[in-house]
Amino acid sequence: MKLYYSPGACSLSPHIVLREAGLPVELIQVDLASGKLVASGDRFRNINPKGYVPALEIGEALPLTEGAAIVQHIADSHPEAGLAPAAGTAARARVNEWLTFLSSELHKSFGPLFTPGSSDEARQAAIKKVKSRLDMVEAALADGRSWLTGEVFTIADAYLFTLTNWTGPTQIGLADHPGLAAYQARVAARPAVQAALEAEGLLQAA
Ligand SMILES: N[C@@H](CCC(=O)N[C@@H](CS)C(=O)NCC(=O)O)C(=O)O
Repeated sequence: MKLYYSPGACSLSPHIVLREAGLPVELIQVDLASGKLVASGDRFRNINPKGYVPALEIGEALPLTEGAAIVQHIADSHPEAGLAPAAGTAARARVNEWLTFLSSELHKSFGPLFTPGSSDEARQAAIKKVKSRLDMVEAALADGRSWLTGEVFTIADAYLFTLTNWTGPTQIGLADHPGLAAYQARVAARPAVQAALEAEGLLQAA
């Protein structure tokens, strides 16, 4: 499946999910600074008017956007991969609860840390908010569960892994969150995750 991505960006989450599902992955790299596809130089906005990654080709005029929707679409269209419980179950509601938390509470809180020219005040506020949200994840993992929702790896884990990776370049680190650090290492050890990191040139940075 054709995925528009930028190395290490939030598009890593659907990239991991595609590989976990054993699906063929065609990666199209987007240069977010110029808004152009790296290989062809085509304008990304001509393909995805939103101009941001991730975007997944699904055989319609417009690609599917919004990472949380993309990973659910991959999981639901390939239920044999077991990457999300069936819709309508309490277990699925928990996965959706985490996806929404990751998208609205954690993902976007990193924003000022990746925005050139952010004020020091905005950066400090962002760091405080990210840490408070990481505290919530740490608390959830404290019962010894292997993955975010229990003993089965799901699409929520691909998203959380992607976001916690950002604690490296932002120098927030995971020293204050030992459960999350151990979790991060568990996810990183999965063969599909290794393959995704390698394909994005991130193995040294992981
Ligand atoms: N709401 C979108 C946000 C995606 C997003 O923030 N993408 C970033 C990379 S992690 C991006 O492409 N930023 C460039 C831009 O906004 O122009 C989602 O959840 O998928």
